[in-house]
Amino acid sequence: MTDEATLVVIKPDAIKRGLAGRVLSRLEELRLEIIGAKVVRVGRELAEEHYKALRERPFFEELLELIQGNLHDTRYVLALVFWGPEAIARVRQATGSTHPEKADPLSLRGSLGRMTTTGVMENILHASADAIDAEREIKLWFTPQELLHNPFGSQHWESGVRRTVQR
Ligand code: IDP
Ligand code: MG
Repeated sequence: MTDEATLVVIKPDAIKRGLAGRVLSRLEELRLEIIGAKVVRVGRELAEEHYKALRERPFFEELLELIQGNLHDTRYVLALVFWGPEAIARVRQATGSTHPEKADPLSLRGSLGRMTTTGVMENILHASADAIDAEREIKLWFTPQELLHNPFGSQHWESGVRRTVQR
């Protein structure tokens, strides 16, 4: 099995509801290593860059507001990099599919996520979908210095967060 790195972002809806610890406990059961972790105040530019593939979707504006914490009055997220065998697929499986009501009931989204009565999708966390996304996203959210080891060999990069987040 190949060792991989994957990005997890515990979203403002989970922070607000006090679910970050439960998310971490479930992910710890996968026996992956945490090679990076930090609190991030997400600005609009980071939000747009992170979700740029969804620019044309009707929910894009709401999604930008959600990840910035503007819908939950909780303007920070926890960003983590997990490392280990088949990390990307295993974290995705534990996460469950996008819509909380369609997700496997035992997954994080299926058990902890919800659609609010006002129609906001609270799906708890982001998890990288595949190797291309994982590399792009980790390089956007973290610098090599912030990780215990560099998952991408000797390559160096400048984190997008430093450029885009208003601290
Ligand atoms: P994923 O997070 O399961 O990979 P994507 O399709 O990449 O799902 O969408 C990214 C995020 O956009 C979702 O996690 C969710 O927060 C939001 N999103 C996706 N589809 C909808 C929708 O139909 N309505 C509202 N928000 C959505
Ligand atoms: Mg996705």
